[in-house]
Amino acid sequence: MTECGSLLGKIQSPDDLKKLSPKELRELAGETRQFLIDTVSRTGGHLASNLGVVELTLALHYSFDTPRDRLIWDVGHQCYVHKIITGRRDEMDTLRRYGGLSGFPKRRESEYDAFDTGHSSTAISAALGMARARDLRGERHAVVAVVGDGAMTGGMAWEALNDAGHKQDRIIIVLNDNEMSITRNVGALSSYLARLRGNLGYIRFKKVAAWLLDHIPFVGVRLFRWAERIKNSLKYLLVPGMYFEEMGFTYYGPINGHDLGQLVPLFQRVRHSGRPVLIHVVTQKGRGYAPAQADPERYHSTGEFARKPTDQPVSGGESDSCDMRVGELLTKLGRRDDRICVITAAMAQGCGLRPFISAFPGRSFDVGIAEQHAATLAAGMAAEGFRPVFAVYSSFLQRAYDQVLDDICLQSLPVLLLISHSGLVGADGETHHGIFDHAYLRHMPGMRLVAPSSMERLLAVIEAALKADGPTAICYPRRALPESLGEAPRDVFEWSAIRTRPGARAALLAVGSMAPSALEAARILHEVGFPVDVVDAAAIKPLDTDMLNRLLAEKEYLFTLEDGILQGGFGGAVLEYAGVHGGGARIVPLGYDDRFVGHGTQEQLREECGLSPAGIAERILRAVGGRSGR
Ligand SMILES: Cc1ncc(C[n+]2csc(CCOP(=O)(O)OP(=O)(O)O)c2C)c(N)n1
Repeated sequence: MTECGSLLGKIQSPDDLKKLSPKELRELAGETRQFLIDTVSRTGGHLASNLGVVELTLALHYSFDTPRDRLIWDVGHQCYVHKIITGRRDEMDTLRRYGGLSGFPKRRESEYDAFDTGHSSTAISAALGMARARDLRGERHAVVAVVGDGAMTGGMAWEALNDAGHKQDRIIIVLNDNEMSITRNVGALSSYLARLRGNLGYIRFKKVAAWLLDHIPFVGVRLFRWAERIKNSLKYLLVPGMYFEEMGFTYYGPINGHDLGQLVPLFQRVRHSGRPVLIHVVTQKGRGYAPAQADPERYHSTGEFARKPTDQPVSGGESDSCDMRVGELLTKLGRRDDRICVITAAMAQGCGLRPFISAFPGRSFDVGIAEQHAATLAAGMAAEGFRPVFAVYSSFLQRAYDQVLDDICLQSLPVLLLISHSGLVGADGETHHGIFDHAYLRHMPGMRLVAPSSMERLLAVIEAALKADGPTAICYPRRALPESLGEAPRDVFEWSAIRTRPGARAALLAVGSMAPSALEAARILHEVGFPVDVVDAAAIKPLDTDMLNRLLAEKEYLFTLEDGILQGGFGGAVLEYAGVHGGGARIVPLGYDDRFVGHGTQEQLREECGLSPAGIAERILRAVGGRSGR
């Protein structure tokens, strides 16, 4: 178990915080930071964001009456300090591990976790829902949403602000401004916040000036109107947070988010505010750990690392990941075709886009955490003859369903969706697994949907898709794919048999990253006397019906295997086809069955879901009634 300091050792719940003097609270912040660094160096996780919110989290729990007052963390990756002081300190070594604490807030884990988060920009909506529920019940507690400046680039946050400001709901928003999303934050709002942060002395001057303007006496109607006009236009310049004020919020800030002496009195003051309040808190990502302070992007999400400032963290990503190879290819293709543009929703590094962005900054667009906007932006560019590529993690594209359907597919626009982190991701768990993409894309008319099984095929499909008409979505995993898996088909959108065995009564149709597991399962089955053929069924839509018809006629069993949810997935497509077109084979789909999958290593999770190679072999044998043919 990670050692903790003497003050932290006494904190079993936020009530214990309230017994501390201001000096002790400051000391506790130091101990918590050390504990955090020690823990994350062993478990991996979102270190930099958590180091930035140590004082903020202590001040919130000190000033509010949690869990009665609701505290909602946007994205939720910055909830480690919150977990440490809400009774989970001794379990922190299990963070993000199989069966251990989640790296995100989970209602089932603690009553202090008011709302499950994981995807960005949801906290204000959730807080508003809770505030309205409170008011309907006639209760009085506070509801607080902590939202990063990165998360504020997501449209949903503004939908909620718009609603709350108009209805004047009693909620408190803490805008945690560290100038960073995963990379440096982007957009006009980010520039606005920078201006607000600007110079504290200047802001004090502005407050005085604003007060004076509010008290300009008027002499006669004309002068009054003139003063009003001047006052209003000057107010925009002079009143800090005017933008938020105009939206109906009382704005406080900017506040030094590491100064408990500023945070605590302000939180205590606004706790009973009858209006919507926005507190703009300025923090430093990675604070207190020199390597993370110097390179917060690298320590946004890290693997385990040795606790020496000179040591580099083990990166969360793989050294030869699909993303890296995809980025290299896009850069090469971008040189040949200047219609190729790349769009990212704040995931440039994760999606391997850095080389393209460096080579073609004018054709690269980071739109912030705005997947919906990114999809329609791509549609607009495609409508004008460009070849936009939107590279995005599978689970984050979920929120752009309508934009992909109505803006891209409906107009048959040649947008290429490069869908990274498809399938299980591992330690980030439920909210981050990309197991729904086959299901949410397959039924879109005109969408070509492919999940290649090897690097060679992935790169070939991307190249082909950039020449094809209409939209294409290509799914690939977080990890590397095998370099090559046998001879590639002539047409990249066709299936190919990657292993055939004489006398095989069954075929295993594997999609994308499941091909190696299929091959291993086939080896196990061969050893027990039940040979199966393995087919690389990369094309999920359209299906390779020539091969499927042959297989349906020739085999007794077809097993489909995907790193995705069964309902609406590839197996469902094969079943639907066979249901209409017939064929003798019995079809058994293998994938995740109508459930959310938790966190752990990919291997542990596959094992749990019966999708390890041995599990696949066992399920196949069970389906054929243990008949091995021997
Ligand atoms: C919809 C969605 N897209 C992308 C992400 C990936 N993501 C996780 S944290 C993060 C940056 C968040 O920045 P901010 O809200 O400022 O928090 P900070 O880490 O700076 O504290 C991003 C882009 C996500 N969680 N959800």
